[in-house]
Amino acid sequence: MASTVARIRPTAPARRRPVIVGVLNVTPDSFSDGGKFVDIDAAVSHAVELRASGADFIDVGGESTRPGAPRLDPKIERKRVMPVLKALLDRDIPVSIDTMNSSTALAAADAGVLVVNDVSGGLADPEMLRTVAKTGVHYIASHWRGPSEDMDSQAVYRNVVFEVRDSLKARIAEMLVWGISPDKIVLDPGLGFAKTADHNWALLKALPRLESIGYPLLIGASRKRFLAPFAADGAPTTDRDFATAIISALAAQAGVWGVRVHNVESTAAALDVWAAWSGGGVHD
Ligand code: PMM
Repeated sequence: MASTVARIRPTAPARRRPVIVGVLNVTPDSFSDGGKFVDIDAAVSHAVELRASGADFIDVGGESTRPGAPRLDPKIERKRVMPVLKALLDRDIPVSIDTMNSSTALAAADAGVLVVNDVSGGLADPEMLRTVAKTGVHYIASHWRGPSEDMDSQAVYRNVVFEVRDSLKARIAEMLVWGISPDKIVLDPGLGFAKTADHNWALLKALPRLESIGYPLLIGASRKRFLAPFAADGAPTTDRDFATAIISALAAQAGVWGVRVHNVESTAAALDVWAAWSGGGVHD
């Protein structure tokens, strides 16, 4: 007698797995990995590890944006990032440049970098949007209210979701005026940038509303302060990777385009589970 119990076998995932952006901060002072990858060999071998763990590309940053961080001279930023970017490009490792400075974006684009990740969404440097348009690179633009030095005092909203959404829409209008191609734009709500923990959670819950703007979304929750309550008191920021990976899976379910994380291995595992879940099985 034929079994009436459906057999279930795994299938290819029905939905695209979000892009995983691996973080490589070549700074002495970033809040989570500051000082670890200032040496070029250490930076390159970490990037190779991140790729092997499943990162689609590596986001190289030379200026810390941790709360309270002062702005950095773009020349010092370029001194830190350019040798690393070139070494990674020489090894065919896809990279983005995490910068608020048009001069650094231009130098990176000239070296072959195809993605500029600007946490200020073009607000920190009046030349940024023109530079992005001219070079034709992809552009990740975050919601931003001002430099990290005093961003905590800017974390005041009547309705954080509406205000972030409206601000991102205004940034898009400006990007389009400068001639940036709409298919090159990715938006980011800028978790932790002039946002309290409650603001971050409100934005995560409202991801579908931000997606309704009509552009791909990237989120950068990795190891941020609002995840501290999910680790032991005083634990190192690496202990926030578990919460980060769960957020990656939930963000995938909410339809984001990408997640920016320090620990690629745990996020890739979480996204594999999400992919199996979202693909379901075939009943026969
Ligand atoms: N956060 C940081 C740096 N760059 N880029 C994007 N697009 N989104 C973010 O949330 C973001 C970013 C700060 O974190 P880090 O110092 O650990 O890199």
